[in-house]
Amino acid sequence: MPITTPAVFFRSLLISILICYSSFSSAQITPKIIGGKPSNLIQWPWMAGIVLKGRSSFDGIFCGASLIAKDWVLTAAHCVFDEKRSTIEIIINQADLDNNEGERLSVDRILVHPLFDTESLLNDIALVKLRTPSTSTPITVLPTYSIEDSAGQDAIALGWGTTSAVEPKYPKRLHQADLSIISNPKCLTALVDGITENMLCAGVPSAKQDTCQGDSGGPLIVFDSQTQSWRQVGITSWGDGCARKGFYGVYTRVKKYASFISDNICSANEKLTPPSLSLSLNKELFDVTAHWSTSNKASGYRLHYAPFPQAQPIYTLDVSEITLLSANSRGAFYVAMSSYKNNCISGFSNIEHFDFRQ
Ligand code: 4AZ
Repeated sequence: MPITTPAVFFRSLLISILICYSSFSSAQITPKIIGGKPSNLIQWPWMAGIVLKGRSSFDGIFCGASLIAKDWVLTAAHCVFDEKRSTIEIIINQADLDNNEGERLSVDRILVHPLFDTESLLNDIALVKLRTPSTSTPITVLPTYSIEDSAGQDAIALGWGTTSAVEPKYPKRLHQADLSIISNPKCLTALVDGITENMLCAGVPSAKQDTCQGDSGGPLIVFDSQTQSWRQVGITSWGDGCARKGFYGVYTRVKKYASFISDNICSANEKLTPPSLSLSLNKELFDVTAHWSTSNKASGYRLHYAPFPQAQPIYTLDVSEITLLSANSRGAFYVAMSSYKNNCISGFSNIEHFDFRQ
């Protein structure tokens, strides 16, 4: 029987990662949506919207989206599964829908997740390829170790959706809602059913702020103090009404789709080669040290581990740019690494394992 559970083993591991960094002060956020407020658009250059071709931005907008590469935007599958590339256009960095600042670009391809389900809204994620690259700055979707997408984390949802839960009232300016990420068990007790690990919930206890009709497809973002950058952790997906006390908004958990995104948006020369991993074991002290080779292009690494010999479930941890990690364990685990840069990730390195069970 393994004595060390994955949680215990990697608690010591996390501590060793965390001491590698000094902390930064958290961002000053002055940021609607329901109960939100108009947003400063200059701050969100990657904010995008899906509009019907031939209509003004204000009349034609029906979903949010986000620029995740020069020529790709991310949105909800339920926004575009019924659309053709010739019927929609993408607006980017356009704070005020009345004003033609920012860009309006044509669509080359709509790629809906192959396992999207219109009933359960499972895998509510789609990629839209632009016909010409955007000049704006994309957002990164991979969370770093210091934020991930865990309960309690402050998050902001952005959108041009209705600002009233009782009547459709659409704003001209982008709005933002200041929310918190809610744990899935807590969300489940509120929403009864339908939440999976591939979804995340966000809201505020007062329910005064929430996303609503028209916000779908838009990003839920968190501020990463380590890199001083915003990261997209969710895609506005669904909810039981809007701003109802005791209920929460449901978002696609973007990090679960890192490979779907990378495999589709990254060109052959943006794809990273997997790192090469070696483990050194000290059986007397139950110490395991993992060391992996650097790849010039990588900006960081992800550690993947799973109980040995079952190999399920697989846990993933961002370890940022370090290339050496030690842990103390009396368990047995498989370990593998992957490398990443921006929104492109490599496949797994060689898979190693150790067995310190007695
Ligand atoms: C919608 O219909 C919608 N309160 C989006 C988000 C939420 C509810 C509905 C969450 O686009």
